[in-house]
Amino acid sequence: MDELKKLNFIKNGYIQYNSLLDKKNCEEFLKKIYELKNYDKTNLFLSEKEFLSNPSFQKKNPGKNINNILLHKDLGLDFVFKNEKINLVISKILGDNYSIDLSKIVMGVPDQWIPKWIKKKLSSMGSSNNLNPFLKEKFRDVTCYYGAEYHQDSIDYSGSKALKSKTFIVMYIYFSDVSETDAPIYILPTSHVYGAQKFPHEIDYKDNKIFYSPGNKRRVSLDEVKLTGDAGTVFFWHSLLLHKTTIVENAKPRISLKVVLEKNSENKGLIDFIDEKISKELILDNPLKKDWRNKTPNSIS
Ligand SMILES: O=C(O)CCC(=O)C(=O)O
Ligand SMILES: [Fe+2]
Repeated sequence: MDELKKLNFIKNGYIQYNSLLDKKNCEEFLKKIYELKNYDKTNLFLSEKEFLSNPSFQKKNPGKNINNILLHKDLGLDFVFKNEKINLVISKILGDNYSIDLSKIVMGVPDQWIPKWIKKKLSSMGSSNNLNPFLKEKFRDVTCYYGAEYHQDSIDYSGSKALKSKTFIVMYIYFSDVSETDAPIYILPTSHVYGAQKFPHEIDYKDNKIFYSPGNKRRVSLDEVKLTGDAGTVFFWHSLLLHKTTIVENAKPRISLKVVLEKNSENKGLIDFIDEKISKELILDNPLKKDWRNKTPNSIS
């Protein structure tokens, strides 16, 4: 990583490596996933009746050692986890000693696959865009989204779930080409410097500009960047960087890998330079606003 890239990473809270991975490896990986799961419009969801017979929103997402498609031994992800370039970047960011808290597959589900009753249910619930409670059990080993509102990934780590390191880095990899209509991730560069803030975030759009009011105190104008990219593009972002997605307009799901990486050693890494610039809290005991505590079970994870 050259000096300029380092400085931009520290300033913006994210870094992008275009086509870092081989496209063929990505295609092969996706093929294996489809062989295992055969995702399609007709087989993914519970019927409304099935859902209503036992509506439940807890523990529907992949965990580290449970209910996680990556626990299948032969998926061949060495091209990611043993990739020298990737490991070098991670050790620059986190120092030599780091660990993976969670790695999981994330799937943006095409708009046209989602039954009307689920869309209705989601909009009545406020801001949850996590589809897992509505999936047949065998498909809950990946996290399925119908868009995701602006959030900080630290939302999944609070109270007893907080990591020792307080902040962490997410590595996010596109396995297929992600164009405007595949629900690219949107980010607000530099938004992490305002620290951990409660969800949902005060964000509004005016005259083609985007404004963020952290803690409802000040109002700052930020840029919004759409992260389109080819298969094999790798992103790293800080746990406090605000990001969201929209819905997949194309006919195919957008399948990505999300890895939560935690720093373990005292050695200084780039994450320390980022953290030093954050004057507010790095983690909250409860990341949800009062009115939302009941409304958003499992909002993101
Ligand atoms: O892939 C997406 O659409 C959203 C992913 C995300 O923000 C997350 O998993 O935290
Ligand atoms: Fe996220």
